[in-house]
Amino acid sequence: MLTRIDHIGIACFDLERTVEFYRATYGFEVFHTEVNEEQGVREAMLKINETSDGGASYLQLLEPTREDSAVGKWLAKNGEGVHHIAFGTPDVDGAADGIRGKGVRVLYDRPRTGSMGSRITFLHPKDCHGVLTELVTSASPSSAEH
Ligand code: CMX
Ligand code: CO
Repeated sequence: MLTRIDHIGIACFDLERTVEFYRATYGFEVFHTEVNEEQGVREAMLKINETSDGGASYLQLLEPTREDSAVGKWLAKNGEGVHHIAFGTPDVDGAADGIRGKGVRVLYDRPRTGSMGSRITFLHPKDCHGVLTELVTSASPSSAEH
C-alpha cells in the first residue's frame, strides 16, 4: 500500500543556488544533505510536512555527480525541472512485487539505498504515462514503518 507522497525529485545544475531559491522564495529549510554515489547525485531534502502514516513529504533537490548518471543524462536532455515523484510505503518489497505483477517494469530486482537510509526502487517512466516513479520505505525509527 502506498500511503503518502514521500518526495518530488527536482533536477538542478547547482544544488546550493537551488536550495537558496527554495529558502528565499518559500522559506523551506534543508532537513538533510547527502551524496549517493550509487545514484550519482548530491541531494538536499527539504521537509514540507509530516504525514498521517508517521512519515513525511519532502522536496528532493538533485545535482548529478557525474554526467552519465540518471540525473546527469536527464538534465543534459531536458534542463532543470521535475525529475520524478516518490510514493512512501511501509513495504517497498511488497509494493514493488504487486506493481511488477501488473506488468509495470520495476528497475531493480531488490530495493537499493536512498535518502536517509531509506530503501528505494523505481518504476520505468514509459510504463507510467511518462512519470519516473520511485517507491520508498523510510528508515526513520520515528515513522510508523516497521
Ligand atoms: N521522467 C520521464 N521520462 C524519462 C525520465 C524521467 N525522469 N528519464 C528518462 N525518461 C525517458 C526518456 O525521455 C526516454 O524517452 P524517449 O525514448 O521517448 O526519448 C526514455 O525514458 C529512455 O531514457 P534515456 O534518456 O535513454 O535514459 P535511460 O533509459 O538510460 O534511463 C531510466 C532512464 C528511467 C531507466 C533511468 O533514469 C533510471 O534508472 N532512473 C532511476 C534512478 C534515478 O533516477 N536515480 C536518481 C534519483 C535518485 C533518488 O531519487 O534518490
Ligand atoms: Co527520489
